[in-house]
Amino acid sequence: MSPDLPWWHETVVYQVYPRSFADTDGDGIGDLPGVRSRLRYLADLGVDAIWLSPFYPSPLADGGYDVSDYFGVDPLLGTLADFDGLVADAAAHRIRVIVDLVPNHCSADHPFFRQALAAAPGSSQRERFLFRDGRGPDGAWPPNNWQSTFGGPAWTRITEPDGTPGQWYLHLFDPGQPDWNWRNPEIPAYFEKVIRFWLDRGAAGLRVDVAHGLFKDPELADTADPAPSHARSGYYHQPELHELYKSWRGILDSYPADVFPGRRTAIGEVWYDTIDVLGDYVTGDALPQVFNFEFLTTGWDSGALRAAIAASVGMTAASGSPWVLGNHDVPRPVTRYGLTSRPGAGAARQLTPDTTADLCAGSRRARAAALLLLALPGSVCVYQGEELGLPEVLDLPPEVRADPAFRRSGERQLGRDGCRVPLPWSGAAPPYGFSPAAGDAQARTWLPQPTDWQHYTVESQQRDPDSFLGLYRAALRLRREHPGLVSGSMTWLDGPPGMLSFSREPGFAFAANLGTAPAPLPSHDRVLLASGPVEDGRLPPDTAAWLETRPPAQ
Ligand code: TEU
Repeated sequence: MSPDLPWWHETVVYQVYPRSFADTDGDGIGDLPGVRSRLRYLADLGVDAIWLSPFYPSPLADGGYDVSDYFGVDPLLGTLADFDGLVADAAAHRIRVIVDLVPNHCSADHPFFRQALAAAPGSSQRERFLFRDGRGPDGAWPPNNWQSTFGGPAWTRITEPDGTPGQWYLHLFDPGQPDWNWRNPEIPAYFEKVIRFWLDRGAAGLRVDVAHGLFKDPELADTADPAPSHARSGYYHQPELHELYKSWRGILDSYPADVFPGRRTAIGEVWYDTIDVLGDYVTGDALPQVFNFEFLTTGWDSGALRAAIAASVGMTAASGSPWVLGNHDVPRPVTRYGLTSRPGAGAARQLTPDTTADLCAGSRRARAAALLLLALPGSVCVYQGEELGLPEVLDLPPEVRADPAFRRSGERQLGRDGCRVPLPWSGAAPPYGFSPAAGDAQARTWLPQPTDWQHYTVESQQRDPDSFLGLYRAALRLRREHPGLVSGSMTWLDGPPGMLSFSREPGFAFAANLGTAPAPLPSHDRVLLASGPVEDGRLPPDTAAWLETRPPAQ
């Protein structure tokens, strides 16, 4: 990598969902000391930074993305001192810590929202949120036709302090997540304090939740399509975002290099209908990075993947934006790529209760997809458990499911709990080392782990170079070492139908066979790494290989 580029180019960010990573106090819920205790594992894996999904105090209406105190740590997950200790220990392992900023909405338990409920319509307390009178007789209908992402109207009616039916407030997500009024100057000022608070504590950057949200159409007018797609609309991609992100960039850039050289970053979670929208967010002076979600919206199809990569690699490489194969919001890649109950393998965002998957095919493809993603220019974000090849847990009992999408969809969508099951670390039975052994009593994890996960544990995989973990470790090591992967720009190579191949000079080529028959590898000197067996220079279906294309320099 060029020494002039910021550090976040070509890095590997590992997403930690703290409640499901590692539990040190035996309550079945992961915690910050748990993350701290597993830094060695992350360093051995070869990650450069961790992004912590929210660890703030929260009543958990949406898995922690409903924040009731932006300046604290949920007591179930630890303390501010634990956070500070984690940052310091991570630095000792050369790992940066990125925190999750949730600026579109807070929790209905946030003191400001409680104050708003207790205050009168039109008061300054209500002006921090989006309260409106209802329409229709006695204001009994929502103020507009917007729908919440999790199902149902995006508005909830409150009872006024005097007991009468009152105003409505906007929530693009769960009713427990009231949207802030970003057109009120108090709100940007408040978030500036939040941002500085975490940067002052040594955070290397921010992951910005729903970065395409925040500002709403000032008229709050009905939209033609009330269901929140990710297109530009009354609630997404409003023009005021650019000025706001410029001001945040100013804050980030004002921080001196301390433990690590280089500036602080922010990675926007921007959902989009067409990828070109992302360019507006990362131009020069706005957000440093955005997630590239093309792998979440494109199926296992060589033509579609090539087109998606070609359309986004320029923006991605220029900004060092991370490619994403999975996160806490989407079904695990192994399951997505193996879906048998519906077509479009690889692109499913939501699963239904009748979902079935072929995990053998899914695993082969997820391994090949990982090698593809890790061979592209730009950064990569790996979601915890992806490196273990964990499948989505499809059969969680309804009563333990916590994602509001499950109940608000009338249980027609499974929701996102299946990719948030606590990690298996060691041993042959739950809790697989996630929680400390508690005598004979089996510690109960907040979401139950499958009883057949003994072969997915870190302990069992780290002995096996052919395991998922072995593949990720080898790939991350080569990514750091091979000159073609470190800085080479990419050139597509021609190949037989179904083959996806490109070179990165000097000396590297990638090939994946997405067809149904074995296909010849492009010309090469040596196979550096492969996602499955490669014989006689032929790549079997659903397999990818990293190739050395000339002898290493003497
Ligand atoms: O997700 C934002 C988002 O755009 C949603 O559409 C998301 O894809 C969701 O999974 C749909 O079911 C972010 C967070 O990543 C997510 O976990 C939160 O639920 C959401 O914001 C609200 O904070």
